Formats: sequence, C-alpha cells, structure tokens
Amino acid sequence: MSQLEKEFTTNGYTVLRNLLPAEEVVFYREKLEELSRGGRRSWTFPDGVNQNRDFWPLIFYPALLDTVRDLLDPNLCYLQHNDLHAGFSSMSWHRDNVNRTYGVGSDWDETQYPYQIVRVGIYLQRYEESHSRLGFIRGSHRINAKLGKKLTRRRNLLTSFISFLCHTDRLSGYADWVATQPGDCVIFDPRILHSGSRISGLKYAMFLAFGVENVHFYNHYSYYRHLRHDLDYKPTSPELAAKLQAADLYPTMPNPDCKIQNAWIPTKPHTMISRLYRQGG
Ligand SMILES: O=C(O)CCC(=O)C(=O)O
Ligand SMILES: [Fe+2]
Repeated sequence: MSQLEKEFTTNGYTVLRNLLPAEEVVFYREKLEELSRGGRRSWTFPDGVNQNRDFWPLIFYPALLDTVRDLLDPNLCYLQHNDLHAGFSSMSWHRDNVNRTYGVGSDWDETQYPYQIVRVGIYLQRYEESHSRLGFIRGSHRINAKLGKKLTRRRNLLTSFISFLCHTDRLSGYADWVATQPGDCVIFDPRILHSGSRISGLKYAMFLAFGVENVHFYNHYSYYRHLRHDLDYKPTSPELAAKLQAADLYPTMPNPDCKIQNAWIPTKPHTMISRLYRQGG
C-alpha cells in the first residue's frame, strides 16, 4: 500500500500537492473570475464542472486519474457530483455523502459492497491570499466507537461560551486543518466530517468526484442528480458523455433509485440561503 493510500484509508483524506502547473492555475482562476463576475463575493455553481466545458479537462487529468485509481481501483468512473466556488467557504461541519448521520443508512454498510467514492477539491489561491484551510475530522468516514463518543460528547455552558468567544467550535480542536497552495488537490471520502475555514481574501476551488460502480455509487449519483432539487443538476451533455465513454469513465447506470432511505435533504431555510450564493444570484 502506498503512503497516500494508507493516509486515505486510515484518515479519510489525503493531499496531492502541485497537481496543476502555474499556467493552468491562471487559466482556471480566470474562468472562475469570468463566471462569478469578479470572484470576490461568495459564489457557488453546483454541477459547474459538468455544465462548463472549459472545466472538462479536469475530469481527464492523467495525474489525478492515476492517483485516484491507486486509491480506489483501476476500474474507475466519473461521478456527477461537482461544484465551482469563488470567494466561498463552506464554514460548517458537514459530510458530502447521501446518509449524513454517522452510522445510519446504506453508505455506512460495507458488508456487501465497499464504499469506493472520492471527492476531489482543487484549490487555486495562495494560503497567504485567503487564509483558507480545509478541516477534517480524521477517521470520521468510518464507524469507530472511540470517535463516536468524541463526536457526540456535550460541552457544558462555560466551555461552549469560551469557544463562542474564541470563534472555535465543538469540533475544530479535533480537526486536521489543511492549508493549500495554488494547484494543490485534496482527495477525501465524502463521508468524512469536514469544514472550510473562515477566509479573508480571494479563494477559488473546483470540486469533482470519481467512484467504482456499485450500490453506493448509484445512490450517490441519484442523490445529486435527482434528489437534490435545490442544486439543479442537469443531464450530462451528449458531448461530455461521448468523451467519458471514449476514456472508459462513463458509468453504466441502471434506472436511478429516487427513494434512498435516510438521505439528507436540506430544509427550506438552508435551501434559501444556498440559493443566495448560487451563480452570483
Ligand atoms: O469551503 C471549502 O473549501 C470546502 C467546500 C465543501 O466542503 C463543499 O463544498 O462541500
Ligand atoms: Fe463538503
């Protein structure tokens, strides 16, 4: 097992430094600035990689595919779960998978099929420009009794008040905080608890996903494509589908299952807030 694979399996995330060369960092930054009209305010575009052909080369990036194949399996597919961000940080502890309650739902049951999905985040700004970091609760992608206790432990009033004053929260003290430089790539299991940090300047990020076809993959696909109406994912264009097929990355999807038990669906206020960020809207 490689060092990267060990880290990913045990911790739930790993970091691939310098994936993109400087000229590509500039290219994608410019594209994000164009789309977000300036990149300085909080802007997100769910399904933005799929819906903007300028970003398609990221899906086929050889060094990224080689790494993800090493981490998961050579028999990999592109998974339509993707986002573009400018000036945005997702500053609350959350998971990106379907069943977000620790241990509840089929994402957490690997008795028949292993969970083989990665979410990939590529960052384009210097740490000094943004003070952006991505926090991970190491190991929270797997059922672990010790961690389970930590994650559910309650604080008393005094410690809650101190952490409120110090801008820390219940989990930030347990987290690994990853600072990134332009072109660095963070690869993580979507079940891991993670959060963006406070930011104080420019920040640009592009997210995509890959996986091995099995029930977890199909649930994940159906969830983003058909259950998360708030994110407004679109069908993959025939042109992108043909490219994926030619590269052997296109999944052979069975009929989507649009009733996944215990799938996390955002509440109305949550949806309204995230719409404010969307596509500069
Ligand atoms: O703000 C960040 O850098 C992380 C974003 C994130 O976790 C997400 O979009 O799901
Ligand atoms: Fe996330």
